[in-house]
Amino acid sequence: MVPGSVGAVPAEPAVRLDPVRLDPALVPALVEVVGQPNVVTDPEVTASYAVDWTGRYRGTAPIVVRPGSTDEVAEVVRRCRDVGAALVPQGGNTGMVGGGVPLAGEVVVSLRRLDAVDAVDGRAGQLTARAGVTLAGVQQAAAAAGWAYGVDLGGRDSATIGGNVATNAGGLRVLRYGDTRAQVLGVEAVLGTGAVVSHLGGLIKDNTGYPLHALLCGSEGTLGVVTAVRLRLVPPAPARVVALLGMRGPGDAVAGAQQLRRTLPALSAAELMLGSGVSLVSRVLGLPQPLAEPHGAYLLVEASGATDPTGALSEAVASLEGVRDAAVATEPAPAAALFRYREGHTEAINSIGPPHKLDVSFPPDVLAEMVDRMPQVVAAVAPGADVWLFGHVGDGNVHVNVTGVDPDDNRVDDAVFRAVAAAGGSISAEHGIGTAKRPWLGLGRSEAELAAFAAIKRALDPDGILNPNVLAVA
Ligand code: FAD
Ligand code: 2HG
Ligand code: ZN
Repeated sequence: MVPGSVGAVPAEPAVRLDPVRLDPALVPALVEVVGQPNVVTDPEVTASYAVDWTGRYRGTAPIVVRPGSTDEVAEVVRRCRDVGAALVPQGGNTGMVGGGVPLAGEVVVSLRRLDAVDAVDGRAGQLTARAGVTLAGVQQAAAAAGWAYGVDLGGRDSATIGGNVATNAGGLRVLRYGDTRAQVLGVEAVLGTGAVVSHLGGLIKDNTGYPLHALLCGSEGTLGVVTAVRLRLVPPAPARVVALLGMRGPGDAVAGAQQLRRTLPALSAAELMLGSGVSLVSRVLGLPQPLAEPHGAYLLVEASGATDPTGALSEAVASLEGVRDAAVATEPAPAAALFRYREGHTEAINSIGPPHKLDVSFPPDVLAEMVDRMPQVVAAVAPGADVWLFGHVGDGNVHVNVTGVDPDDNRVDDAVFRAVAAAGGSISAEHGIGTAKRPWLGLGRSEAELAAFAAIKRALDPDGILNPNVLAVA
């Protein structure tokens, strides 16, 4: 398959899955490993593990197993392999692409019991966290040691660090600190063979062969079950200012973000919202309109550092085109209130019904044009649908959400992904491929790349038991 060569995509579920048949001997085998209370088969309890955060992806979870250590994870994988049972690793279940739920009745391996932060190394500026620690837990542990963690995202209280690594999560501060992969110095994981690979020493310079940690970042549970992570921390940036800019239109917001990346060295976030999205968030979450008048587009900007960046931000914003109004916050509570309009998008959109979430990115030169074009691309195949555009515009990352379309009707996904690929963009900026985007992977990856993916998959998971329906390159 070559980029752009995916065939016609039917208006049907993107992927049809054959239900997994589980060997009756598996439950007692798992009980032997983790104990009775940690093998859950009661459908009322397992139901919440079988549906994703958006409600678009639903499966069944006949068995949820909750190991409490790396050794137990390894033994669970081996027992599953013995009977050919497929498994889905699950952390906080906040993923957006149907990758963490058992759509075909796979065994769910929940990592949430691995919730310890091991000693923080204040001198090195590093910590080791077990996979089930939430992102907020990592941030708090870093702060308690006088450091900060470079990744932040709206799902911080539920998303786990293991899930962040598995999806290579991006979030709000990628333009300052990079994505999750950029924070990870080492990983411990259980491969599909049951073998444990562990490299948690935290050496900053360590060119000893293949960087398995980098490969596992973004592997979406298909190559290994991540059990622990060694993370680099960043110096705290206690002086912070947040500005919400009401812009003439999306083109000015995009151009503004691009200009600020060059003119404001303290820039730590640049987020795009449109007037329709801000109105929806205000209505659903019961917030006032953020500025005196509504605007077609908004640019939410954060600058931070060791010293107060307010002056530098004001100066840089003053030279932007198309700024119609602004609200500025220098204290944590009002700053968080401004961010609420941006972070509230996911929740507000979900209140309408399960959205199609199309997380895409574009090269800088076509970004503004493609933001403008997206509603037309959607309208061409789904005239009655609503399109919600927002995202990490400083990274060229736009979240195209579409509501009013049946969850199983993939024409919108198909039209958007093809337009994105034709513009030189990515069909997955930060959420991953999961099961949702499987049919379109060839839009962005060559035949040779997909063959290399398949070879890696066979090497690390020879029986294909780890998340077989995610990516599915073998
Ligand atoms: P899950 O949803 O449980 O799983 C996600 C994938 O990782 C699945 O394929 C699963 O099999 C695999 N997996 C999970 N744990 C492991 C493990 N230990 N080992 C191997 N594989 C594993 N994402 C962003 O990138 N940027 C954002 O800004 C952002 N904002 C969000 C805001 C909200 C309100 C919500 C609900 C979600 C947001 N997300 C964002 C998506 C989501 O939070 C991330 O994808 C997150 O990294 C998923 O972590 P999780 O623990 O919930 O993983
Ligand atoms: C965000 O940036 C998340 O808020 C979620 O990545 C995006 O809801 C979405 O589509
Ligand atoms: Zn995002």
